[in-house]
Amino acid sequence: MQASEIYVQNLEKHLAEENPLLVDVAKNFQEIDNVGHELGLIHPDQSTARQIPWWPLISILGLFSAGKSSFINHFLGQKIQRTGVQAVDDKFTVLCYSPDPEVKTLPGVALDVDPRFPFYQISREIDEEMEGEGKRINAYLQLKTCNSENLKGKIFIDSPGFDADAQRSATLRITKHIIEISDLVLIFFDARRPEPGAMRDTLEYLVKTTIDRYDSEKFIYVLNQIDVTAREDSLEEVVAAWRSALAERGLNVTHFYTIFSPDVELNAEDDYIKKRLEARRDRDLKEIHQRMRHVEVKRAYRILNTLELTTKELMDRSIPVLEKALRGWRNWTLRFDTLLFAALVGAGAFVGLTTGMWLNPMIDAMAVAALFIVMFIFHLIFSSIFKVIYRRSLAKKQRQMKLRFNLVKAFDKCANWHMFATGRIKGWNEKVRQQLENILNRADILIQRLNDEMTNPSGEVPKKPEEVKKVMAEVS
Ligand SMILES: Nc1nc2c(ncn2[C@@H]2O[C@H](COP(=O)(O)OP(=O)(O)OP(=O)(O)O)[C@@H](O)[C@H]2O)c(=O)[nH]1
Ligand SMILES: [Mg+2]
Repeated sequence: MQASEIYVQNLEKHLAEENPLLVDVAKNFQEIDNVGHELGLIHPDQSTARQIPWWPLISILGLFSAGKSSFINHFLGQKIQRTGVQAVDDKFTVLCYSPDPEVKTLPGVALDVDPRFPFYQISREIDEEMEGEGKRINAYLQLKTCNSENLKGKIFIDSPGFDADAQRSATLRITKHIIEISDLVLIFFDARRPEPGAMRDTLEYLVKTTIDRYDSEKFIYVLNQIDVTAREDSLEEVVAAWRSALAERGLNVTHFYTIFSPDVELNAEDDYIKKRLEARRDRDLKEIHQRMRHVEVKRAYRILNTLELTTKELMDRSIPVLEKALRGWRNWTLRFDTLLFAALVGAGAFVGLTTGMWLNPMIDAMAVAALFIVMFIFHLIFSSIFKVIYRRSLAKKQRQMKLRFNLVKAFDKCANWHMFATGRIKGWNEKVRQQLENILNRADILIQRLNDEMTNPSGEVPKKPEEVKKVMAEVS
């Protein structure tokens, strides 16, 4: 069994426990893999399913000591992450569910080598950013298991506060990666520091990466520790200060969630202020938790979207470009073969007729045999020359079009006698095209139905995951 098949099987096993509905979606990726493997567009060990994070991923980013870890601990109902006044976390912690009550901590390398986790081969990305730093993966990442019910079917990422400049580039690279793959990103600010000066360049970077994104609704901006505004009743000013500081950097935050840790005792002389802050905290905390729970629906949406994009990339972009190159190679080789054949036959006939040798059957037979041998050798030469030319242009096209499928490898595999004789790629026919079309139709219907379920004219809370599951089960 190929490595890619083992991967999808493991994935299906994992999904069967976590969200059975997605098992069918994983099967669609396997169908794409089969086509890709057959054509040489995907390495036999690779799978398109590997390129996407399958878990609903929630990440918590923000300033140091903003209360990120305290927030996670509260949500999980366990003191799993250390907290403290000084910068506590110096690495990213991936938290995932385990039925084992004992918390296990594994080093970053465990995440780097396991394709089931969202940091698979992240050391390579770190190396790209800072050469040699990928080896120090354990300094950047760790994995913790926790048996909180609230963590079931999700992965949380707690991050180090944005102030430690020492490992800046690698940290930023990981942050960017996390933002890309997360379904929900909570960005924490700290109400104790209303001064925009607290926003160092690293946070500025974070803000910049969240501007003008197609998926901007996945960001939640949280102003934490609002209990400290109680004494001076300065919540509105603090919110306004943050809003304008962020707006100065081009980020318009229309809504700040304002919370403080339920584990903190609020000291306010004025009972009215206390009640107001608590009510606000409870309302916002409830909404944040609700969005965290609904992230599962978002994940289904994201995966279906990727399924559609991957199928389209294969069918509408990669295969047509490959087909065109193969036809070009075949046609030019054929043209040169024909020209040479005509020239050799013409020359042979001329010599035979002018010398009268054509009357000798022995010489005729030898001439025909020589013709075929010369033709064969020159055919191989022409074919190789045009292969080199079309390989190069394919490699360039692949870069220009940013295609993830390996067109050059596919060209090497498909530029064979079958293609030359029939003008068709072996393994690509109407039946296979229809198979991909079916995947596209299935993904399309599911996405539309999900859209209907999730788009709510009132802009209120999306439907419950169970309802969406029902719809998806109906369609698949
Ligand atoms: N007053 C108040 N203190 C809080 C609140 N949330 C957390 N804290 C305290 O703030 C300090 C920092 O909290 P952490 O949860 O460690 O903050 P963090 O964002 O994880 O910090 P780093 O990991 O260092 O980036 C701790 O002493 C917490 O007890 C809050 O809502 N109000
Ligand atoms: Mg922390």
